[in-house]
Amino acid sequence: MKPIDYIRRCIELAAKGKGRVNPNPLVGCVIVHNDRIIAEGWHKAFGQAHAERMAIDDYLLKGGDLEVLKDSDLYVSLEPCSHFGKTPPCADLLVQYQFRKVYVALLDPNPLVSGMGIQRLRDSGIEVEMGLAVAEARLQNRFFLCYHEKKRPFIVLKWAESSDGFIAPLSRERTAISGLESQKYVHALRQECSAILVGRTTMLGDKPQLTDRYFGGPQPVKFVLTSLTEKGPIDGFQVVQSAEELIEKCLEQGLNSVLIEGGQQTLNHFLSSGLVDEIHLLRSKSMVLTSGIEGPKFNSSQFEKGLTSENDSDFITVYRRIY
Ligand code: AOF
Ligand code: ZN
Repeated sequence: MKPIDYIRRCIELAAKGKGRVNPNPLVGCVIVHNDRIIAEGWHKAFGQAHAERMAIDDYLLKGGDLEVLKDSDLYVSLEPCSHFGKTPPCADLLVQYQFRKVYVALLDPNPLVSGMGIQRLRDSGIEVEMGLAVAEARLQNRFFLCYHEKKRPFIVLKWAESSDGFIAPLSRERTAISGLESQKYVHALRQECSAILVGRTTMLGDKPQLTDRYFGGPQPVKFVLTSLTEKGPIDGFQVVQSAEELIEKCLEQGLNSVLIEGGQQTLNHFLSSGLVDEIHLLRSKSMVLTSGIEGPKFNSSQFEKGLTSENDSDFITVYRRIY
């Protein structure tokens, strides 16, 4: 296998931490000796051991010989950290075990690390190669990167439309538009995001639980957007009056991603704020409403079409903001 293939394996491992590591990044690591993976690890949950530690522990638990590590390369999807956080610096660990060479996908934008991890490895004589599979690694860690690079949470919009483009009947009555498989898809999104927001009308009308009921892990923090001057919280929802206030609160609370679930006014408020990073549009294959509240319109030249998929009842399209 080539170095990029080992980094891709790191990215695959990192994905196992989805929904459990926020606000930390998703990180995976493999140790390679004589062109063979001899150990693997990933960051499993916030506050727990980092990917590099997990891979080394995997090797040690299997009774691995320490001398072999000196002749091994370590691959990791994010720069090894250089700070004492909840765990000691990973860079020191790699120096301690004297790896031959370290391959890294991305620099860590966290100001506590940001280049210092790589520097520490190089200072101790370990060769470092950077920048493998960068696009894939950046996509996987888009929440974490956005938070540190743009100093705001990553904003995801999601809505479901009938086959004729309505998100609700005119009565605004709660109506199931998408099918069961799509519900699972939405729960996975909820699990991945640190926070979730709905408009006041949706909160009072639909009484949505906004929880992930399929995948487990920490539940998202809940926000409601309202134009009224209510002092929160209402029913466990923190109150915000604008996109800007939401961002402020997310920064205060270390929330790196928000899923905006509707209704129409709320979705439009975010679309016109220019802060939307990603849209997940679920469109029913057969459900017809004939009239109702129209799905939001967005400027498609600002977005590129990403993944498209379908299940029994719906088409799902992901649009990503072009910067
Ligand atoms: C790594 N490997 O697997 C991860 C890293 O509070 P802590 O100690 O968990 O530190 C969190 C920070 O460490 C996080 O913001 C990011 O900069 C880095 N995460 N680094 O070497 C890992 N998860
Ligand atoms: Zn670390």
